[in-house]
Amino acid sequence: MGTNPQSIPPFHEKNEEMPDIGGGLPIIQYWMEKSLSPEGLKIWETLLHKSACLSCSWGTSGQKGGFTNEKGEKVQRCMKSVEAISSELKPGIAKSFFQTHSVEELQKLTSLEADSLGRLSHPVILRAGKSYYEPIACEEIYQIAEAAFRKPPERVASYSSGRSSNEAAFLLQLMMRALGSNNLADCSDLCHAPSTFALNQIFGTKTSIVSLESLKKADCVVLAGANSPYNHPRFMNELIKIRDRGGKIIVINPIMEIGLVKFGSPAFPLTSLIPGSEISSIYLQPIPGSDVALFMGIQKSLLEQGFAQTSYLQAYTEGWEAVVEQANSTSWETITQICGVSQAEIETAAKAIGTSHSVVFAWAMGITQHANGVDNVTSIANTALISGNVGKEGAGVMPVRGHSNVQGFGSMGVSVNIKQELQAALEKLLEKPLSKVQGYNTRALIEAADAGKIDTLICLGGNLYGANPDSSQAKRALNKVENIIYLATKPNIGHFNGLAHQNTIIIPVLNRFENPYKTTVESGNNFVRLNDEGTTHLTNADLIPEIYFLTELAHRIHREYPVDWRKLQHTEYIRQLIGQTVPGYEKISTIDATKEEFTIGGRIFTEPKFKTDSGKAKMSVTPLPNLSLPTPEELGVNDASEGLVLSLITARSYSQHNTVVYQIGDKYRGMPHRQCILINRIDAERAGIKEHQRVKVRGNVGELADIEVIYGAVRVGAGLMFYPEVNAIFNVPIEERSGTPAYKRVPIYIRPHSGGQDAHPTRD
Ligand SMILES: Nc1nc2c(c(=O)[nH]1)N[C@H]1C(S)=C(S)[C@@H](COP(=O)(O)OP(=O)(O)OC[C@H]3O[C@@H](n4cnc5c(=O)[nH]c(N)nc54)[C@H](O)[C@@H]3O)O[C@H]1N2
Ligand SMILES: Nc1nc2c(c(=O)[nH]1)N[C@H]1C(S)=C(S)[C@@H](COP(=O)(O)OP(=O)(O)OC[C@H]3O[C@@H](n4cnc5c(=O)[nH]c(N)nc54)[C@H](O)[C@@H]3O)O[C@H]1N2
Ligand code: SF4
Ligand SMILES: [Mo]
Repeated sequence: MGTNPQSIPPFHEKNEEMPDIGGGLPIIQYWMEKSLSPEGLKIWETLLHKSACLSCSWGTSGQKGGFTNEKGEKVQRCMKSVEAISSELKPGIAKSFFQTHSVEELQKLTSLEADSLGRLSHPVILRAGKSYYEPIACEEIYQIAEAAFRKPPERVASYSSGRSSNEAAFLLQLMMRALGSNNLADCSDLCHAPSTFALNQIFGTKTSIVSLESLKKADCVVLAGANSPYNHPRFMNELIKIRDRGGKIIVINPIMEIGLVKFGSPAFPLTSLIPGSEISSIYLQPIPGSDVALFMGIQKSLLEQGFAQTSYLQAYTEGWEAVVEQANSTSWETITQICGVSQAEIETAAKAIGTSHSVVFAWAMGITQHANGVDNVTSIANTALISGNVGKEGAGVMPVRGHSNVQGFGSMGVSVNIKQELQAALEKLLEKPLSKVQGYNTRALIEAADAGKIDTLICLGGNLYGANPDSSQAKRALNKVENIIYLATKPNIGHFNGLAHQNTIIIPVLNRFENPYKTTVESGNNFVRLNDEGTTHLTNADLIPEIYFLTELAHRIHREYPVDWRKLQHTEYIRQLIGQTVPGYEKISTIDATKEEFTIGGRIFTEPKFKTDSGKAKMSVTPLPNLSLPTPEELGVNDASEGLVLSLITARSYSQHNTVVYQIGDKYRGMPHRQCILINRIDAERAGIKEHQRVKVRGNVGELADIEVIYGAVRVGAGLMFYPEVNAIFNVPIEERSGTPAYKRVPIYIRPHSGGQDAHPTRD
């Protein structure tokens, strides 16, 4: 294995296409265009409908209309929200479409093209040996599904994404657990599972311990590995307010994301929108995957500068001595060499934390999607504890979550790691112990399918194929599953590439603002929202509400065990079951009458008393990461005379929601289309590559050609490309305790088109 090159500044060089601020007038322009478009009126009707925003986990009120937050403040909806809504308002796909377009043709569609087909409007099936999806009647779907679910429970699995409701999630897991299957894979396995694992171990809770109200009292936020201007835009307003109050924002990110430097927010039209508001007070750019070392450096400096809260550690934590000892005894040389950030910069950040009154530590995928994601989160929590910033107003640890209801799925028990209290409640309901067989998380599910161990798969939303690394493996694995049932609102590349061996069924469903019943969702800030009934614009369509499908299927499999499933078509009964079984969710039992949206009990900690056996936070040491990269030969390159190995961050562009692409360009990074790689000029020059030159990018299982090089404010040694396209070329290690893939540190070899010969041909 080669060693990681010591990086050299500058990392802040902008390319010419990048604007000077994130956000700003393009957002207003987008709003104007959408408002004036033919679907403008419907977009506004939807924005005003009493349902929570579809897009991210920050969330908006259901009952008070979409323009209020949990504090009752009037807020704006960001353009991401409009992007998601307008995609759902597309016309339905004509019934004849799938009969005139073969699967082979559909497999050639890009993610943007697949989404642009419109809304799924009729159930279709692809039968073994056939080349076309064909219409299928409901009754046949139930017959195939019922037979498929009668397989041995360990050969039946589900995958879900976090857009559906709590009610659908609860039904899904109850149906699966009643069968005796724990195979409840979920997109959170690819996302915040390391946060869930680490927070549970340290604090005995699995979610953010900071409420929006508490965040508003912070005078410092440490924001690590999160590109919030793209993915949680309204969080930016809170950051702006903190800066306006004289507070500090410390950003930790190998890429200088322009919106984290300066962001023009429409929420402050006079002061922010055009000039932009300063966001980062301090911007640290570590080597990707090195956050443990960086946070250990901050801990060390807190100790050296006398900011460590020893009496707090003694009173409220366990295991702190070893953590302090590790920080003290690890040399500055080791720390700075691993993370590539200087001692002086780390000391400045530590001083900012140490001199602040209340610090919130927030993070997202740049922290979790690493082979040591759990250690990353643990090192953040350790830093928060050493500085005495957990269990008081305005402070704490805050994973910034993904999908708008991904956290609700976890609360409802859609997880391979179920909470003890919930397990006990479910066992009481089912009148039997839950199966002891460990369920498959998302990566384990793909491996199990690839090994021929899965017969039946139901996917409640999402894009299992597109979200996984190594697209060829995902395709091959899914093709070994006998029957796959997709419930989805929109078509995606997974529906055309993730095909089963016997039958692949796509069931079009209604989305959150169209359901004929009420539903609830949970935000990343632990707030439960109630969504009203709605209607759909799709006429002449044959859509099946998620709850109707799940209750009917469960009824056919289980009859009346352990509940009268058909009665649960009235979702208030599901809410009553949730209220009786899910810890902290008691208030949901009466929400239909009270309409009172609520913060989940026992989640927000404003006192340093935690939910561990001892009531103390359980700190533990975090091993330093080994960040060596493979040699070109190990990546299958024979002649490495031109080109170089980089560590690739695979992430979202400005205009995409996970595997769904809305627009091809990413203007804030100056990347005009999706076949681009963002790298530092210094790296490009080392490899003899000019800006805008086309290169080949090789991962360990494939290669993409014709990739345009864009110079950007990326750390030397690192690069950035967009998923899901890039998932074709790599397989990466998973974080062992959580199963999350190391999507943010993908070894690649990049070379000009002419350069180098391959040791062996790649699969692509
Ligand atoms: N509009 C929109 N909103 C979304 C989504 C979407 O796709 N579109 N997706 C939703 C979902 S499911 C999720 S999980 C979230 C994702 O939200 P984010 O986590 O913000 O999304 P990513 O695009 O993965 O960006 C990760 C950031 O981490 C940085 N990073 C990479 N490696 C490292 C590292 O080693 N250390 C540090 N400190 N930083 C690093 C990257 O440079 C990048 O800025 O957003 C949710 N909201
Ligand atoms: N390389 C790389 N890979 C990654 C990541 C990365 O950063 N890099 N990030 C990972 C992360 S954090 C995540 S969360 C996953 C995302 O993985 P998924 O959640 O599996 O994927 P999405 O693209 O969000 O799924 C979108 C589809 O959901 C369906 N859908 C939308 N709304 C509804 C609804 O109301 N009901 C139903 N039934 N279906 C609906 C639509 O059909 C839409 O096409 O990807 C992961 N993969
Ligand atoms: S920040 Fe998230 S929840 Fe709020 S409007 Fe934007 S996408 Fe919706
Ligand atoms: Mo996610």
